Amino acid sequence: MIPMQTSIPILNSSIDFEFAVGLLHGAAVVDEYRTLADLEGVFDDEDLRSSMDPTILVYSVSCVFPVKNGKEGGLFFGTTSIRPGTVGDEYFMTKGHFHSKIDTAEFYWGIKGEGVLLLMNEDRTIRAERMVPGSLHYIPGRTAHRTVNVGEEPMIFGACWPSDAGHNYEKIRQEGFSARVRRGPHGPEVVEV
Ligand code: M6P
Ligand code: ZN
Repeated sequence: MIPMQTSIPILNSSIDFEFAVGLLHGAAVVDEYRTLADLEGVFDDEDLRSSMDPTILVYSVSCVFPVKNGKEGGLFFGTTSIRPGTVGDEYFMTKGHFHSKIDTAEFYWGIKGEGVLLLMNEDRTIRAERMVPGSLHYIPGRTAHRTVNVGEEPMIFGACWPSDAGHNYEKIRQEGFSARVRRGPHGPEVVEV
């Protein structure tokens, strides 16, 4: 099959996006990697996380920033791949964040694998949406978002967010999410805490 590919000319260099697999290629693509060492305090069992191999890759993010970070009116675009795995019975997941400019929204969409998107309001009310290839998720402003891989293969999703949104990790670092996603006897469970 011929892969569907789109070329986005930006920053005087071109970016190729392979829709089907979520891969971004090009000189302007910025890749970031989060290993277990980068995720202190994220999982419920911090003692277990800190005893595990710190080099284990939990997720990677490939991004395109066509305008300067913080500029109003632009859009950023990225794909995230969360590896399969758990810390105890808690599935690998992203750190999760509110936006610094708290009213800004974001779109996520599922590309590969099986995931759960946790969405938490400022009053800590939580809801979960199932992420599968082709699922589309609107994250309203004032809503923290975290993605969890509940499958046995990498879970890949796309994201598009305003260039002035910013990431507020601090509130989540201090207060966490009000639910965790765990491997239960009959499959993934969203457990309120
Ligand atoms: C998505 C977007 C990015 C985010 C990434 C990983 O691709 O929301 O802005 O950085 O997921 O999530 P986090 O930053 O919470 O680790
Ligand atoms: Zn976001």
